[in-house]
Amino acid sequence: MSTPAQYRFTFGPWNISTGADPFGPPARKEMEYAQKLKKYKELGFDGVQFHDDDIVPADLDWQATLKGTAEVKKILDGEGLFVEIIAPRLWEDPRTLDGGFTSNDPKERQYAIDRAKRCADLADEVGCKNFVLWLAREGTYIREAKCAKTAIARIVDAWSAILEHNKNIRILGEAKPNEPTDSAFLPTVGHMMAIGYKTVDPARSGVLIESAHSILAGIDPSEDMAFALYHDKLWSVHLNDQNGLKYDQDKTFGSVDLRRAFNQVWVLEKSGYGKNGEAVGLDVKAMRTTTFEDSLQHLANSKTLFLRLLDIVRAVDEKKVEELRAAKKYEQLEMLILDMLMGKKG
Ligand code: XUL
Ligand code: MN
Repeated sequence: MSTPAQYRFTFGPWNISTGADPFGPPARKEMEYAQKLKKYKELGFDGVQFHDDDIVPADLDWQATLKGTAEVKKILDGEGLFVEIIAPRLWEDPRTLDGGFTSNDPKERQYAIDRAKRCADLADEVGCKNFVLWLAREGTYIREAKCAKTAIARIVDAWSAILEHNKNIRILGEAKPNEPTDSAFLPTVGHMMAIGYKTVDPARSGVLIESAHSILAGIDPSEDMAFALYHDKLWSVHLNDQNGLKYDQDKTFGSVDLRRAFNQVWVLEKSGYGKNGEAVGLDVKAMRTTTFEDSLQHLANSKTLFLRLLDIVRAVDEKKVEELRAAKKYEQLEMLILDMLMGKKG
């Protein structure tokens, strides 16, 4: 299946995993890092998404960081891959147990800001301008643990400090309502965008939308996407799927609800997403039962499903849709879409 030039596809190396979960150890062996990077082009992907420590460990001094980063950049250049996003992994270090920017300990807040600034500088080294902030632990397990109003101000200050530190990057907030915290301070795309407008540089503040995170917030991902697209703030996506309100599943795009996936492809395509260099990012996990040999299948399947849905979007008779909308004939419109999704011709 050929890929239209407008769409470039990316994923992060963490999308190739051992299948370990909170209840059990790895279910398959770890793929070597260099081997993971070699798989991208084979699978038909164009770029890589990184956390800071996907490139080099976060505690290296700057000289060693530059050396390690140059080695990774050389592999990427050799493979013909670009770096789409980079994100500071602010949720694994012992100093971020209580959150980073919103920890109740000022030393820990400073650690988070310093690490985020370092990550922005890493972005320069790998030629990437999209800095993603998934605010993993910026929330609470019990609401009384932190003053939420103070916490919001701290997030805005940290976001601004990163933008002021590095003028080359732009920040994409990735909202998620819960997990790992019980309750996140910025649970939805709307919250994230409102915060972007309060920072020191709203023009460099936008969002990355993950399908599963919108679904966890009870919002159809295509609605969130339309909202961000209206504001010209949709700078990346993490397409995947989610079966109801439970833990974050990161299922293959379109595997749970094809119509919901269709609507995401529709809104992206109709808005010209990708024409300004935005990429179609995935954030998907293989099932725990998957073998090592099959552990890339979920990536290939997600891309295939996107392209098949794109074919359907492009085949929809727009004139007919507009006629049905004008006449408010929504029963007929629904059947037209379902017929197309079920492959009915003519
Ligand atoms: C967590 C999540 C992260 C971010 C990147 O749910 O989606 O992988 O996408 O930090
Ligand atoms: Mn994600």
